[in-house]
Amino acid sequence: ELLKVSSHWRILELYILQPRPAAVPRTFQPVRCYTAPVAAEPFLNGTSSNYVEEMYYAWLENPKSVHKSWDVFFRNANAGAPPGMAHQRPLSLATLPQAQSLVGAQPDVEKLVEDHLIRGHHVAQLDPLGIMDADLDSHIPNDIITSSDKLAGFYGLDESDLDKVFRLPTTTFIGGTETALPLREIIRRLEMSYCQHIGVEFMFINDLDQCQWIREKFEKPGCGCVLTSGALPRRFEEFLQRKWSSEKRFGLEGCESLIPALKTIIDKSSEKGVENVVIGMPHRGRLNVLANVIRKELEQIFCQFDSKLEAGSGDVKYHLGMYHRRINRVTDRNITLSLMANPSHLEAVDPVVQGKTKAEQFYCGDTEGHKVMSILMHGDAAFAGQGVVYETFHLSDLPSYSTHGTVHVVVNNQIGFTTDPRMARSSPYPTDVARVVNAPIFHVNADDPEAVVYVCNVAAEWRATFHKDVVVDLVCYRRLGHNEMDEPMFTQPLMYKQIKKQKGVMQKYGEKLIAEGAVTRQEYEEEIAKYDKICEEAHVRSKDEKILHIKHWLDSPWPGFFNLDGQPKSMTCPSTGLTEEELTHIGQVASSVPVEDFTIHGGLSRILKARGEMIKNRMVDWALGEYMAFGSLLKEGIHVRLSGQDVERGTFSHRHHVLHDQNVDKRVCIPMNHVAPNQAPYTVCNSSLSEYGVLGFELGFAMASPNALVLWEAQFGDFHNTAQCIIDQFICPGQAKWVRQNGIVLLLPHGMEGMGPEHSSARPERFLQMCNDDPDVFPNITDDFAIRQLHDCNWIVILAPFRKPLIVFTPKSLLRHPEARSNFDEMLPGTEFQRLIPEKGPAANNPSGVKRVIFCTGKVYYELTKERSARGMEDTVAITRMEQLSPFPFDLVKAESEKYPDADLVWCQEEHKNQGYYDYVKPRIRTTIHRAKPVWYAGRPPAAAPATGNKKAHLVELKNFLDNAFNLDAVKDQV
Ligand SMILES: Cc1ncc(C[n+]2csc(CCOP(=O)(O)OP(=O)(O)O)c2C)c(N)n1
Ligand SMILES: *[C@@H]1O[C@H](CO)[C@@H](O)[C@H](O)[C@H]1NC(C)=O
Ligand SMILES: [Mg+2]
Repeated sequence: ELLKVSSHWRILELYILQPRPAAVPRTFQPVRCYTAPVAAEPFLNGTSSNYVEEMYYAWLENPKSVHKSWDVFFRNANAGAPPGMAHQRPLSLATLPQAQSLVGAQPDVEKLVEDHLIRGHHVAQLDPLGIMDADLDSHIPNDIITSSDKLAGFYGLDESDLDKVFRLPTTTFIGGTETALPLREIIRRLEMSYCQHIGVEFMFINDLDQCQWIREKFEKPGCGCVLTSGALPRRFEEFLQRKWSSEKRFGLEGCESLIPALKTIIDKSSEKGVENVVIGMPHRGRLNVLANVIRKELEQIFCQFDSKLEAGSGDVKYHLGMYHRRINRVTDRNITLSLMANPSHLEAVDPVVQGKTKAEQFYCGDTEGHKVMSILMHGDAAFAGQGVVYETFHLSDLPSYSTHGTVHVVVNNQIGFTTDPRMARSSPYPTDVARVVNAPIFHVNADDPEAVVYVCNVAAEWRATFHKDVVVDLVCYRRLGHNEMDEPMFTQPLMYKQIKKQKGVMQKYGEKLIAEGAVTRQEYEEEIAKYDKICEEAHVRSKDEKILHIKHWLDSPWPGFFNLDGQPKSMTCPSTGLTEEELTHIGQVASSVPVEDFTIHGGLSRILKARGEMIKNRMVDWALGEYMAFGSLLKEGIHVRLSGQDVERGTFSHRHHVLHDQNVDKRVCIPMNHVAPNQAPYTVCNSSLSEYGVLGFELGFAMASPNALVLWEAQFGDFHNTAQCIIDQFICPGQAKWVRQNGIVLLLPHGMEGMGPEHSSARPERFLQMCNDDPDVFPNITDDFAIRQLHDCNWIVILAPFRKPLIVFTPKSLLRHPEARSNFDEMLPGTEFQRLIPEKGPAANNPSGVKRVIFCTGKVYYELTKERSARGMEDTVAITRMEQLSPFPFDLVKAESEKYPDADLVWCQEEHKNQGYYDYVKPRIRTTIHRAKPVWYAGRPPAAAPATGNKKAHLVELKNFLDNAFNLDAVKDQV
């Protein structure tokens, strides 16, 4: 890696030393922080030579605005260094002048040191079983000294040099206070640092300070660490096995070191000021982590095994989340630990944890991650195989998504269910994905608890120092099958023969401590007996049914939001109307630039002007409607966060929530933050190009507090399907599985506009299919029916005393449709969201003359009304819009259908028959009218793809279904 960087440098250097203007304009504003690799990329692609130049000017203004290595480079270049000499190699190896006076060939020693840094981890003894190579490659790199042949072949040194004294490179720490050492000792110390039970991968990091920081941690003589508190994870698993021998628990046997590893990370972070840790982890060892790290009361865990007590939670015991606030024993400080509930889908919880962490940081003003952090655990197979891991890593350094460093811990048991890692990944280590974000990776043999604790301390310190991600790879094994019922010998015969011979880490370490005299055998046995007793006593307490309560299994309690019994405080929806003044004021904010000396694009000026006109006429289009909604919430102190691809401007260029100064790079203005003096902050952020990762993140963000509106917008509605797992596993069933509400809003642009199979359908049929209201039961219509119905369903809606996910199918062409607008009158105090908009024209005044009622939703309404007036059928056909599809507005549909006793009923949609809404609404309308009439269909025929890409075919289809909708006989023939 170093060599690669060096060659980039040379090319850059040749470029930069071209003659350049002597006088530099003083007006340049350094705005970016430049880093060497970022700078190299565009230049090498030949696309942006200005970049280096721009950086040079920035450096002249302020040397600190560029990366340190560039600072050195520019200083040397300015001082007239010849081409090729201006840069200093990232690791300063400029010790040649002094070295010449010493024995031996100094550069070879430098190379030897460097090679151990880069490739030492390939020969480190990482596998406790001693049969696999953690990097899947048993070849030992040529440059790592394992014999004197290599010394000669590679470095031009030989055995006779072993006792000669060599000066050490100034960048190494292996000498301690010594500046020179015998070669033999140099090799020994390098092996101690890089080739024992810890393999450090970090030389790809593009930051000198960070590399040197790591070197110091692993090279300083005597840097090892002694384990002081003996955790007893093995005994916990054995206890569970004894009591519930036929239950799946996905035990930790073979990786018991995970427990001291996590405790170390938490203790060290608490010492550094962290007060709140949000944790995500898969099945393996989860119960053990709950018991021994989070310290959930053992009886709460044990009672989960008793099936008669399982009522109250809808998920298996190794999926539930929990929240615990306690005193950290080591630091004596308060700490809040929460383990997020998760589905079986491995790694899906990663972005959710990050979003929740970000929200916790946001609400306590922790802008740099000093108080709140996340820890993510992974299995080796899942970490390498699941794409969401990569998506989550790419959020780690983005301003609106960064949690300022996550500690990742991989339980690398060298197997995934029955699959050998050599068949499960193409990278040497399961952790290579972390290299893309320059995270250091510490591989460690998990049978050496002292080494494990040491690297975990370093990892926590790394996070506290640099606020960047770090990975601890616990190389271990899985003592039993995938779960306790599973036979591993079918597929891993040799590995499991070895595992049967393997002593457990606790026994091994206990014997070591006894042999060293650190503890006596008696003390060791007493400690074990004490732990067993604690388990037994908790088991007795767990028999008491009174202790079981779902409140113990919430990962995000919302203090004060619900009544003590977990029910909403009221069952009324607050009015959402705004006063004339409020509407006008927010409308003015939306049509102005609230800061001075800010030059916006000419086209945008026209847009803002048109908005101003609309407001004068007391009209509101979709973009203004959004302004009214967000602006009024912000005014009431409710935080609003809108995230997704290109949401700042809006995919369809309708939103423009972030204005860009046309003359100053990165100078922006967000008018929504100028609505009122004490308003809540508005966050609007363009995301990375990810759906799974970003929707998961926003779901996590929405989890932290009920008093925020968190929205995720898909670029086009159909792109939500690459985040399907977040929708199917978290949003749809989240409350049912984990008794946890969530108010996330999905904005999914939807509509058939002849644009082709993609970009058309947000797949409403899928969301409707997952709604849990019964199509065949006409509900009891009480006074609070509308809100009761919302409360009981699994997803939807508005400002309410509880939280539900809301799916909004948002418009595309309607954004600019002149009729798709609302008057202020429809938004004044006392108004509210209309679940159903009945026919209001001539047909409504003469109901007995109406021959047909067409129910529809969305954009097709405008096509239907146009067609109706073209056919002169305003008196005979009523058109009713269903604004809320689910939960189904039974009461309003009933009123509307009873109003027109002689009319037939049609559902009209522009989607294909097997898609859209028909399958959902038809049985519900039929239930409403006691199956007295059919519900005819007018729309596109069934199809495999959502939409045609042929404009002509699109229009023919449209004409056909409009014919059906208005031809009072055609529909009946067709069905
Ligand atoms: C997304 C997803 N695909 C498949 C599975 C089924 N599955 C459950 S555990 C497992 C193996 C996991 O291996 P690893 O990540 O190494 O964890 P380990 O069980 O070894 O601790 C698989 C494939 C799953 N849970 N999630
Ligand atoms: C921990 O928090 C509790 C209540 O929140 C508080 O009473 C106590 O003083 C805190 N303890 C420490 C050591 O900060
Ligand atoms: Mg595994």
